[in-house]
Order: sequence, then C-alpha cells, then structure tokens
Amino acid sequence: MRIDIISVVPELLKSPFDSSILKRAIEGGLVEVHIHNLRDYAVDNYKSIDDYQFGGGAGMVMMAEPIDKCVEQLKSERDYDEIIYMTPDGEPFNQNTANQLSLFKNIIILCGHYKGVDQRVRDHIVTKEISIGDYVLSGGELAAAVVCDAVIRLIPGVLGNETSALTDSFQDGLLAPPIYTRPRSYKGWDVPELLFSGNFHAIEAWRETEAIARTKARRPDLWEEDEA
Ligand code: 6GU
Repeated sequence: MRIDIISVVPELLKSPFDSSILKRAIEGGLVEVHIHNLRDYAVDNYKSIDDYQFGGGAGMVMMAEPIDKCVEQLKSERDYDEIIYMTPDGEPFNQNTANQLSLFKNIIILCGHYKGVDQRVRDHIVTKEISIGDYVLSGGELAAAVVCDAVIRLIPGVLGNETSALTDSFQDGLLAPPIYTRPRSYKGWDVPELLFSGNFHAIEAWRETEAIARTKARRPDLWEEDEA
C-alpha cells in the first residue's frame, strides 16, 4: 500500500511514522508513506496556499490551485483508489472504514488547515471526507496520523502476531476483555483464578462474557448496533 499525505505542516507528520509499528511497516516495505508540502505547489511568487474568503468572514481558506497541482502530479504517476480530505465535518472514522482503506493500493490524504479548503476541491477532487471525532483539531495532520495508524496495522505482516489485529477491540463489534500479566498477585490484587486453569474453552468463554459486559456497560450504542 502507498499513502500520499498532502499537508501545510509536514513536520507534524514526522514522528508518528518514525517509531514502533509504523516505522517497522515502512522499513519492511509493507507500506510507503510520502509526505508532500503543499507550499511546494504554490503558484505565485509568495508561495501562497491560502487566501481570504469570498463574501467576507474570519479565517483563511486553502486555495484550490496548489491542491489541484499536487493531486494532478500524483495522479499522473499512478491511479488512486481514494482521495481523502480530513475535516471535522467528514464521515465519522471507525474500524469498518479502517478495514476498507487497508485493502486499497494507493490513497491520498489531504490535511485541512485554517478554515478548510475551497469548496471546489471537495466537489471536484476529493472522493471521501473523514472526521476522527466530534471535536476540533488545529489541522488535519494529527487526524491523518490516526487514520494511517489504524489502517497500516491492518496490513498483513505489519503486526508480529497475525491474529492480533483480529482480536482488537471493535474488530468483532465488542470492546476487548480485561487482560493480565505477571505477577499473579500484586499488593493483594489478584488475577482471576480461571486464567490459570489451563481450560482454554472456559477462558475463551470468560473473555467473551467480559467483552459483552464491558461493551454493554461502556458502549451501549455499539452493543445495540451489534444486536441489530
Ligand atoms: Cl479530520 N480535522 C480537524 N481539523 N479536526 C478534526 C478532525 C479532522 N476530526 C475531528 N476533528
């Protein structure tokens, strides 16, 4: 998979890809992530990428032309499955969307900034709009990093233990059950006895029960979705 990210603050996108699982995925050639500085596609002498809103109003708007130039350049090199615009008014991101995106070969992610992009970019260039939640971030970069993390870890071979992504919270519509490691007792806080029983059927049943109880208690919305 190849992900091209277009940003006006490319520095913000360095560290998320520079450690741990994402770094290993890139080094292992399982995913390519290319960050593009929108300013490199500015068309005037001042390297402008934003301008005042027509009709008045506070805040700058990202101009269509630099974005179009950057996207056209990329599209001339390969076909893209999706051109995603990160914006708080996009469709809410969830595990289902992450799963779908992980199957694509090439995607572009455009990070919004200031007041956002000229509507014509959304009407004519963008194919999907994503929000990561009901709050406002200063820009789309951190949201793009969240989406990339959720997607890249699903690519086969990225996680050491192949089954591990499948047992994540949400992957079966349930939150994950409680987990424990050594020591068996700490300050008198004991690990449930059943986990030492060696009875893997009983352990699996207990995990399922706990996952359901946790989902009902914490996310009744997810539980109802699951029942529907
Ligand atoms: Cl994708 N962008 C911004 N700026 N804020 C957000 C968001 C995206 N998702 C939630 N809040």
